[in-house]
Amino acid sequence: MTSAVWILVCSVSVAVLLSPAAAVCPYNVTSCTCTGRSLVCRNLDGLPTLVSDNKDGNITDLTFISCTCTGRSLVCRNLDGLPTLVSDNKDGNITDLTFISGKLNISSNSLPTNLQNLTFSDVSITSISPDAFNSSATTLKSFSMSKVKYPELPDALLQVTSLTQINLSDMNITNWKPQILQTLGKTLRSVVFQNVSLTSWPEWLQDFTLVNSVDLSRNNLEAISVDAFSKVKNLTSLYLRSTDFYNETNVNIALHEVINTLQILDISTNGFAFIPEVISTMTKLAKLNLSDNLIQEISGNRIPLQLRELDLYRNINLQLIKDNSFPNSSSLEVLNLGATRIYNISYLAFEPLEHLRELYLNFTDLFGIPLALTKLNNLQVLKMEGIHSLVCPCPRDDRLVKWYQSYKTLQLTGNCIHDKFTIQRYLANSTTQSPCSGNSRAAVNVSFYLFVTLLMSIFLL
Ligand SMILES: *[C@@H]1O[C@H](CO)[C@@H](O)[C@H](O)[C@H]1NC(C)=O
Ligand SMILES: *[C@@H]1O[C@H](CO)[C@@H](O)[C@H](O)[C@H]1NC(C)=O
Ligand SMILES: *[C@@H]1O[C@H](CO)[C@@H](O)[C@H](O)[C@H]1NC(C)=O
Ligand SMILES: *[C@@H]1O[C@H](CO)[C@@H](O)[C@H](O)[C@H]1NC(C)=O
Ligand SMILES: *[C@@H]1O[C@H](CO)[C@@H](O)[C@H](O)[C@H]1NC(C)=O
Ligand SMILES: *[C@@H]1O[C@H](CO)[C@@H](O)[C@H](O)[C@H]1NC(C)=O
Ligand SMILES: *[C@@H]1O[C@H](CO)[C@@H](O)[C@H](O)[C@H]1NC(C)=O
Ligand SMILES: *[C@@H]1O[C@H](CO)[C@@H](O)[C@H](O)[C@H]1NC(C)=O
Ligand SMILES: *[C@@H]1O[C@H](CO)[C@@H](O)[C@H](O)[C@H]1NC(C)=O
Ligand SMILES: *[C@@H]1O[C@H](CO)[C@@H](O)[C@H](O)[C@H]1NC(C)=O
Ligand SMILES: *[C@@H]1O[C@H](CO)[C@@H](O)[C@H](O)[C@H]1NC(C)=O
Ligand SMILES: CC(=O)N[C@H]1CO[C@H](CO)[C@@H](O)[C@@H]1O
Repeated sequence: MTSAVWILVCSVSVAVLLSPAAAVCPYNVTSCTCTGRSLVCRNLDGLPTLVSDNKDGNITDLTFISCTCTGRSLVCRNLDGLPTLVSDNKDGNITDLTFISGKLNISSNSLPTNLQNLTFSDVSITSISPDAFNSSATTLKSFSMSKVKYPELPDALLQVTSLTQINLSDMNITNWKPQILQTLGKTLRSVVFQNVSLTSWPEWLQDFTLVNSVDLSRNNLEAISVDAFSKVKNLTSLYLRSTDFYNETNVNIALHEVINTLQILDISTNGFAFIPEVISTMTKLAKLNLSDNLIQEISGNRIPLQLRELDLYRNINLQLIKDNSFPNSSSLEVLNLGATRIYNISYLAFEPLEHLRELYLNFTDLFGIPLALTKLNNLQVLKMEGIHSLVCPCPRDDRLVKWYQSYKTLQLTGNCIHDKFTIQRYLANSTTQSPCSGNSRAAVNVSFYLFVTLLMSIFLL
């Protein structure tokens, strides 16, 4: 089939499928063209009808260019230049503008006026005029760039007077201009600089005195400046995932300034061997993410009483949960111990966790259903999937059976060893369901369980 037919089909489709250009949209973006082996479609809201299966490969490149208005938001994909404005958006009908893919050169007066949120994702930008954001200078609240090839903070941000959120991620920023940072620091509340080629802690951040939330994840920082937050008034969230941190002393000193404000702390995917001591002094901390570290031990005196969520996922040096692992009258509601090497949980370890709703023990090295569970009375979710050493002996321990049966609704998932049957079935009420009743062949007997226990103890001691 020839290109001509594609053109015809495209044109028809455009005519039929074009969303009735919402009165509010200030752009005119329509058309679909074939040039050489490339088919470019604009503003389709469905695929054109297939009139050839393209067996001979005459069309090799297919690109959809589209701008969609929904409510106050305009999303443009694959543009190879800014479309012509048909309205300057004076009444602010479009507040959110997003560009996804494509190639842009942003000159002055090319964007609609009065924007609040501006986002560039996966776009290649040849230039941004220093006046480009003038027409939204007082309205722009949030600015994002992700996977954009642009080596610096745009000068155009110097004209913006009330930006509260900035989100730059997956960019190679080599030029951090002090003048722009100073301007931004006066108004920003939320800062995301993820994977932007920072190679040490950015000293300029201490002048962002109003920030509530800072995310510097995925940069090779290694350490925090000791006075990083000395001027910051109200830091509530700090994300430092995958930043090559390992020095607890450094963290203890630097985070001392925020112990009375911090609510969320994420220091996952780093090299900590112990929970940094400063954490125990944080009076508002509610969520702590320590997953993917090298934590060897949890001790109750490092866990603040009011902490609600603790994530220790994939700390492969963690083997034991002891009686003193959690503080008395702990507020923990969600605890993730998945993918650790935990093989034993002491009987009284969970006694302080009267508020625990969700417990993740999946992919651990437990070799029995821990009796410690019988101390938990408010669970809603218990995950024990993928535990390849989990034996379910017969007869069952009455305490476990009683405990499980006291629950009306508990989402319990996981299987006994060799995936013979589910833990739910093992602990079930009905005598016909439980593999431990009658002459079930599936059950693993007590002597085998004891044998495994013995082996594990010898092996681990
Ligand atoms: C913009 O929105 C205002 C109020 O929401 C409305 O009165 C006006 O007609 C809209 N303008 C256009 C061009 O649709
Ligand atoms: C939008 O573009 C199409 C095709 O290029 C044209 O026919 C139409 O008049 C334009 N509409 C406006 C409002 O400019
Ligand atoms: C702008 O983005 C923020 C978060 O990115 C969102 O909460 C807000 O609703 C957006 N503003 C508008 C007007 O849609
Ligand atoms: C961007 O567009 C402006 C105005 O249209 C032009 O003067 C400038 O040369 C362009 N820059 C690039 C890098 O293409
Ligand atoms: C943009 O704003 C700056 C500062 O107010 C001003 O100096 C400049 O002339 C403006 N540019 C345009 C094109 O309006
Ligand atoms: C920042 O941008 C990234 C990539 O677009 C997105 O996944 C993330 O949710 C954004 N974060 C905030 C706080 O807006
Ligand atoms: C970032 O850009 C600099 C200078 O252009 C270059 O030397 C460096 O390799 C780049 N880094 C990455 C991660 O692309
Ligand atoms: C600190 O910021 C939070 C928002 O993150 C806000 O709810 C709280 O009121 C602020 N506290 C003070 C003392 O300003
Ligand atoms: C850890 O940080 C402290 C305080 O910043 C510093 O004195 C010490 O030398 C650091 N230790 C290592 C091994 O880097
Ligand atoms: C275990 O459960 C947690 C919580 O749902 C989940 O994040 C994690 O991916 C699971 N672990 C594995 C190895 O599937
Ligand atoms: C098990 O049986 C007891 C009484 O026989 C009942 O109260 C309880 O709800 C049952 N539990 C389940 C999980 O069926
Ligand atoms: C239908 C049609 O135009 N087919 C052409 C596809 O491309 C090959 C090679 O370029 C031509 O030989 C066919 O005529």
